Amino acid sequence: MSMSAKRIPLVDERRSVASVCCYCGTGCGVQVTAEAGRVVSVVGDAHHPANFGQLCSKGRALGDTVRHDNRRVLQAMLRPARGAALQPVERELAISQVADRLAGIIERHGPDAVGFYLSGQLLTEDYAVFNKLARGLVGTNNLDTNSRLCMSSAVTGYKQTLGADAPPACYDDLDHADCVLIAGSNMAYAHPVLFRRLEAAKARRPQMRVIVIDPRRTDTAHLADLHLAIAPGSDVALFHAMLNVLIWEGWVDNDYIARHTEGFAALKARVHEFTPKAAADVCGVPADDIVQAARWFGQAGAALSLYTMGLNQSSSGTAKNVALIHLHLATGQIGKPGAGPFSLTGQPNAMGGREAGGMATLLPGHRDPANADHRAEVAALWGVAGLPVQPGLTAIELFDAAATGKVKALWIAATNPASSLPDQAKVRAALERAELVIVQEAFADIETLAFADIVLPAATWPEKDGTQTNSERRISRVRAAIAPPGDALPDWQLAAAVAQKLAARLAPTQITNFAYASPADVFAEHVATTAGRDLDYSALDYATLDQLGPQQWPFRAGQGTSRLYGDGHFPTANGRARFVDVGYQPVAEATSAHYPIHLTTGRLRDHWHTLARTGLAPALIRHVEEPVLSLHPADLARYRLAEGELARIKSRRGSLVLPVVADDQLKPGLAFLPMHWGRAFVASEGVNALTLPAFDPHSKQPELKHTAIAIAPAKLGWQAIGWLGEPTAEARQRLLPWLQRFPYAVLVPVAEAGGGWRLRLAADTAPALAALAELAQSLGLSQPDAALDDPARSVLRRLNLSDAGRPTAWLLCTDTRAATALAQWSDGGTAPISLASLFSGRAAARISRVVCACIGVREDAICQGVDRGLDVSGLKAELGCGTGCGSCLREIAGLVERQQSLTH
Ligand SMILES: Nc1nc2c(c(=O)[nH]1)N[C@H]1C(S)=C(S)[C@@H](COP(=O)(O)OP(=O)(O)OC[C@H]3O[C@@H](n4cnc5c(=O)[nH]c(N)nc54)[C@H](O)[C@@H]3O)O[C@H]1N2
Ligand SMILES: Nc1nc2c(c(=O)[nH]1)N[C@H]1C(S)=C(S)[C@@H](COP(=O)(O)OP(=O)(O)OC[C@H]3O[C@@H](n4cnc5c(=O)[nH]c(N)nc54)[C@H](O)[C@@H]3O)O[C@H]1N2
Ligand code: SF4
Ligand SMILES: [Mo]
Repeated sequence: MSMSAKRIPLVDERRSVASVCCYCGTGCGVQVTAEAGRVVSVVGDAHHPANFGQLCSKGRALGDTVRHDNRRVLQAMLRPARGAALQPVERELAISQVADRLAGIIERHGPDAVGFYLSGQLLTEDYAVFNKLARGLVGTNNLDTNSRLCMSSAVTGYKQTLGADAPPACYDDLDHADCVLIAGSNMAYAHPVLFRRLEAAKARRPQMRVIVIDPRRTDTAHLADLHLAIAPGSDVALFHAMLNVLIWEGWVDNDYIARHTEGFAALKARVHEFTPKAAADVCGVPADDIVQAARWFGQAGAALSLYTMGLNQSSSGTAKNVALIHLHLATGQIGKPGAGPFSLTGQPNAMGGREAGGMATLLPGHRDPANADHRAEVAALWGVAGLPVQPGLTAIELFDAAATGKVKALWIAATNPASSLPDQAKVRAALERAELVIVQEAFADIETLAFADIVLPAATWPEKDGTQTNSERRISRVRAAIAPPGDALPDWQLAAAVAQKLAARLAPTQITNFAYASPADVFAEHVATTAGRDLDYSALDYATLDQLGPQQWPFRAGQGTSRLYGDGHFPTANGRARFVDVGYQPVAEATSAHYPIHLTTGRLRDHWHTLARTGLAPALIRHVEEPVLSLHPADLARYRLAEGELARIKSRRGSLVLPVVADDQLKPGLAFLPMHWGRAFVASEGVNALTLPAFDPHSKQPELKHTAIAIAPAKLGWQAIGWLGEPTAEARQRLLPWLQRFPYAVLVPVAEAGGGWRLRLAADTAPALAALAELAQSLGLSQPDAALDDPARSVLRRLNLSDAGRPTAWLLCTDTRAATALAQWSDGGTAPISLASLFSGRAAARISRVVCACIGVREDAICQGVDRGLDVSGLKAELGCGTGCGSCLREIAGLVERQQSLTH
């Protein structure tokens, strides 16, 4: 049975659907139960082959992220003029406006004045309709996605070596590998359910060797038998040296190389100079470790590698991928259980996007827009005269073209470029210069909305129906459990609605059919594009997926395929895989006397990207509430910074003020910033104010993993902190302007008392009293229920209380000692004896962080447990921490080690 979107408005029926988690590319199956139009539970699907019922902290908290209508885009909106506020309008009017204004721009400037910027979080059906709209109707290849920031180096790496964009391995291989090489991946945070599976496999077979290649000693690295903390960007030198050792010590499979590959001789000559000693100098790791890694890889019965952004997000991302794949080809470690180069996908459906041609450089069915035959094949399938020849602009190029005025219209869906693209100053210029910015969004607190001329309200998980492909090529049905709120519609429907109007304007004679009755219809049209291609799943439809469950492509003769290339035949012209003679290139931006620190950016355990969804779940906010810059303790000392003090972080493009913390898992000279908090949360333009747009020449993927920065103490003597227990988008809007008025400012969602916003400000001197009064007003504290102000010292201490006597808002300016006590009280703690004692009391200890998100166990409880003599299993038994998803166990073990070393 196919479930069309039309069947959804279910009011009081109880309904339980099998669907898939909307976060990472692991693609865990979930069972979503809804009643009376509300989700009542989300649990792991024991039958789904990606996770067999397990979920990580983010998956387990999915239920808490649903609906939140006061934080959603519920209606279409138009901005009457730049600078004016967005106005709600009828959805049909907004759709007509999009079509009319696009038609106008196409008529005046041609189809390439339009660009689409989409997302690996769209469903395959969404991509399919957008792609047909962009290339088949508008007539431009300017359709790219945030996968350009994410997976495009994996795509080019696979295509250059194996001939097609297909991860050859599967999750089952984690159980069979003898050596697992994890490169540039912090799976413990980013693919936790797969990481749990790897941990279990290693516990069962302790002889399994795990090698982790990451400049930082991450939670993932703690599982490793060997951690190579290489200098950022030096992976190619390392992989070449490993190949050098494999050749020198005779671990290569000459028979496999001769029968199934080409190009080895040239590469062999190239890697000759990459001795372990030479690579050790480049990578900053001992030569012996490189030899050891190569030996373990070479000696393994089955060798598997897992890799993500540490390889892809690099100006040599393709070369890094290729150099890693070489190790597998040279040893025949591919196409058999436990073996293969396995790129883990970041977003839930980045794979589906690659299949549906959701990048400027791809056409549906793994085709190439530069290939005339491929264009003709797709045109025939779509029933259009032809596809555009002009190459499309990729993400960075597209925004550059908008900044110079070449691209006039940008249609952005399910991605937040005003936070996530590098070099935000340029992104801002592009979004301001573009004549028409269409933002198709589900959530309200999103940076990019500030630049929208037209907003289309999007449905989101679990309101959407369609399909999604995970890292192991497995296609699952995503099933809607509830109806979308307000006027929101699934993305494919919004795209199809505009397309129908636009077709009437632009191409009344072309047969471009966008009248799909349901996502099943879109899927049927999409699968036809895979027929006869390497990924062929043309035999799949929703009925088959409902009946057989999730399936891995290629799907032929009624069966999915778990591993590729077992026969040694590759989808290249001559059937041979290719060694590519690639050199080593250092990072694009070298450090210098002025910018001496290497900055890398990445993910935290419980946050997802720019926080739209995870920012709604109390359990997820509490692990790390605010952005901080991590530095090695020696660097803190060198810059005369104490933990928690504010530092000014500067790159050649922008700057940012944040507190610093000591992290001995970093090397001196290396800093880490989480990617999650953009300009909606911090002063200036957020973390990507710093990053640079330099990209890999083949994949066009930007180097988000390395920026040269400078650090100095910010010396801001005045501070304020406020809290508003009103978890709405409007409340946030009232506080937002403060971010741009202070050198240091953060505005973050917090979990206290059911949710709200915390605002923290700092400046060198106290602002004028009028400004403080204005600040109090934006928190609703002009006439507070309680106050202890001292205007002569710029001190404001104000509090509002509910009828039940609980804080609903508070503000502390200049004297912030009461902040912790207030936060504890707001969060359900006991009331103070008197307000005077509260406001003038000694600074209470900092509120301890929640380490275990599933059970809600804080750091102080764990440390007290250790003081009572508990070890990790004792803590699990007594406090319950670590008994949910298990993602926090490494952190708990670290606390046990630290606490024990303090007491011994
Ligand atoms: N919790 C959580 N999980 C997520 C996401 C999320 O936002 N939050 N996002 C999903 C998405 S879209 C993606 S793309 C994935 C990303 O998953 P990962 O790639 O695993 O995550 P990152 O933290 O971006 O980066 C991984 C590691 O690369 C290392 N690194 C930096 N430079 C180099 C280098 O030059 N060489 C090597 N070898 N390593 C380097 C960093 O230190 C970091 O630990 O996560 C997915 N899963
Ligand atoms: N410095 C730095 N920057 C990075 C990275 C890094 O490691 N470091 N990583 C990069 C990578 S790998 C990635 S993948 C990107 C991610 O960056 P983004 O794609 O910008 O991040 P998200 O916050 O996931 O954005 C998704 C948006 O879609 C909205 N949304 C959710 N569901 C739906 C839906 O169903 N339909 C529609 N229309 N909208 C929806 C959400 O509200 C949100 O605004 O960031 C990149 N940027
Ligand atoms: S590992 Fe976690 S975030 Fe990723 S799909 Fe599974 S439950 Fe979702
Ligand atoms: Mo990603």
